[in-house]
Amino acid sequence: MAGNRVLNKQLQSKIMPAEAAAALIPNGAVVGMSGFTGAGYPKAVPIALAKRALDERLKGKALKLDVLTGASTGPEQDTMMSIVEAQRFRFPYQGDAATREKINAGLIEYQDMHLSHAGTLVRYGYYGKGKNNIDFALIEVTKILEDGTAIPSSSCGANNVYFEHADKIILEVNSWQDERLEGMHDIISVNSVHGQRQPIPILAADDRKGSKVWKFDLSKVVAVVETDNPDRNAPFKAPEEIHKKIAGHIMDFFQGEVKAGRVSKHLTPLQSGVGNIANAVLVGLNEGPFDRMLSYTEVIQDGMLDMLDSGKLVAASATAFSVSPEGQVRFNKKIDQYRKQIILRPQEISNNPEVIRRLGCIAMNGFVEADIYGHVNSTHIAGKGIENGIGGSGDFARNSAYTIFMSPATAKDGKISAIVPFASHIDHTEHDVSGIVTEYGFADLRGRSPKEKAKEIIEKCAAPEYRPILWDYVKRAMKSPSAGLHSPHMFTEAFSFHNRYLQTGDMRPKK
Ligand code: 0RQ
Repeated sequence: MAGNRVLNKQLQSKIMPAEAAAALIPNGAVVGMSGFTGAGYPKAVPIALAKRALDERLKGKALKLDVLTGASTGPEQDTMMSIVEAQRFRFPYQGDAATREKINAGLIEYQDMHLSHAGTLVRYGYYGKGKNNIDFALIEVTKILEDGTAIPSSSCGANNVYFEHADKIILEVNSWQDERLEGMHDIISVNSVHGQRQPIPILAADDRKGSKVWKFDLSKVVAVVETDNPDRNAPFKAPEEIHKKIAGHIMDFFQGEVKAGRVSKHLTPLQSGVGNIANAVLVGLNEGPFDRMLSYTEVIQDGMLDMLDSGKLVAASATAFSVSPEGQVRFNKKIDQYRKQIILRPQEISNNPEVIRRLGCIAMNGFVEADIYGHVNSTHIAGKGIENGIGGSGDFARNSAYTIFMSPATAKDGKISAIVPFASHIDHTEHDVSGIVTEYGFADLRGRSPKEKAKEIIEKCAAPEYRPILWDYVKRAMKSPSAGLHSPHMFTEAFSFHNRYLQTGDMRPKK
């Protein structure tokens, strides 16, 4: 029934179709949208904007917007708006094929940013010149309550910042989201004025210290759009052998840490990326000897629901869900139980360096390539531009107690080595990386100099067919008169693997 999730009288008068709401957004506007890993993003107004952009193009005009979000969104937003080139600028993360193509073709300006920093940068006015900084907030919520507050939906992202710093607000009220999400969120908004910040009062991963609802200025709301559309729930793929091997090395590493007395069998709060390797690690943790674990992470995936169900995981804090369609059904079925165990926070809290450092998290994220000295590239494919973005990997990598990067040792049927002499782009420096893991082994970089790290990485992580050419590089670099002997490099050959790939389609030299 129309309006049954919009209980506030003042906002009932603002209900309108998506096309009418989209028409309120002028060309050139800066729009802060909800959405994080395909959860809780607006689904109707972006499509209406894409249609409008297409109409404008047919008339020889353009509709170009600057789009800020929490992180990745879904096809209704990123894919549709990118195909019609309605996004001039995109910030702070994307993971969408159409958007990636346009970015790498130079048709979208993209600022890839640490997710914990996004809010502060918006507050400081780098993205818009409106009265309050940005022009519009376009936010999906689950329900608008009588008092004019709103139950958040399946992600928190940077919504608090966009609510605070937009001149006008458009709300999408999505009745696909389960109303029983009420009570799962913990909204704290930080004061980001440098020098005036107070300590964030989260002392344990499962602490709740904030509000359960979004609070915003009702007079700024110009439209309310009712929707009933699912999140982008990606199907779950069972881990393959290679992912299980990587997970196995990580389990062995943790067991060693417990044995050495550096951590208890509860481990420290887990941060886990998304994808096949992360899933395999969660399966390993669920079946392994560790128990009563906590998670302080960005996203809740199916594997975390398994761990909550089995009791291995006591509670999980994140900013969004990233579950499969089956995971969603299961989540809704047991939502009353999960509400006691899951806390969703704004991304500037879920990814906050202060909290991550305090808790001593275990960060586990994927990488594209790592070099022999332990510098990690998470974002750029050599010669092809950006893949997704740094996301929260930097927030967690720099501040966690354990920072582990994981990837298969090769890509594209062995033609690309994930271990290279010099990373073609560096997101995480050797100073932040405790371990690198591939299916061949776990390189423990703690307490080692660059040359010692190179030995560990080449011998434990590189694919066997790449080890001789990596050693050859290091040995010749050590003798090269131009190379210092701390982390020896030959600049004329540092990118030889990448050059060879670009020239021959294979990083391995022809025999
Ligand atoms: O290409 O899609 O054409 O097959 O890159 O690689 O192996 O499928 O791995 O999906 O886990 O992604 C680093 C990109 C890994 C991801 C990255 C090609 C490969 C494939 C994807 P195809 P895989 P994944 C938590 C923190 C940054 C953000 C982050 C990522 C495609 O983990 O975006 O960590 N991380 N956020 O073939 C050329 C190489 C390659 C390569 C892989 N060296 N050269 N191509 N590929 N390595 C995130 C959240 O919690 C939200």
